[in-house]
Amino acid sequence: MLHAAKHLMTETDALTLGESEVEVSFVGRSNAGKSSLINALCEKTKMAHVSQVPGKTRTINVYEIRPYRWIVDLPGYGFAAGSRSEKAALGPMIETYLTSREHLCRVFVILDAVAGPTKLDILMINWLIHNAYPFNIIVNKIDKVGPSGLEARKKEITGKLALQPADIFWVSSKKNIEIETLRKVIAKLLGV
Ligand SMILES: Nc1nc2c(ncn2[C@@H]2O[C@H](COP(=O)(O)OP(=O)(O)OP(=O)(O)O)[C@@H](O)[C@H]2O)c(=O)[nH]1
Ligand SMILES: [Mg+2]
Repeated sequence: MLHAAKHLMTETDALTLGESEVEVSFVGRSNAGKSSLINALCEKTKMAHVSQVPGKTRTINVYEIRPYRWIVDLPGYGFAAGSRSEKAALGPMIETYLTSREHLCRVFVILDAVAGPTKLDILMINWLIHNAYPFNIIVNKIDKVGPSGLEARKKEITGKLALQPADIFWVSSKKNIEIETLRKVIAKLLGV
């Protein structure tokens, strides 16, 4: 399904990406685990670069599952050492990407199970709603919460987002929890 993924390109300007037939992208706070999740979904260990330190992905990275069918890893927000207005705009790179992709069929917003949703996550989600983007929320790192704390954490997160637990994917890229469910959803979206 997604294991045929390979790195296709790294860009800083979304306007140079060229056309895809269909693509999905991963956005979220720096360190939420976007790149780790892409690796887990594609059954790779080192395809997307991962770091203990926030701000690892500073570029737009395109992974091709089949020709013109892409998973796009974006830089995390909430870390950029730039100006306040740059942070408030969620970073020009991300914004240009989101507003320029004709065949972007789903945006996955990755939240950190312990830290999220942060103010910037909520800003991002509201922006997607306001601009009528199709999106899903993925809460990653649920292994950090542990089975006993998970129900409470689910309530807290869904409450803050005004959603139901079933509206959200609760996953761990590290422990491979619910990765297969998500893999199927993405494979279907990409038609692979
Ligand atoms: N415990 C746990 N740690 C995780 C999980 N997923 C990722 N991590 C760790 O979180 C850290 C950040 O992961 P990345 O995949 O680089 O995060 P990112 O969202 O791509 O970060 P940026 O590129 O800075 O935006 C790394 O140390 C990962 O090993 C998970 O499911 N559970
Ligand atoms: Mg990354």
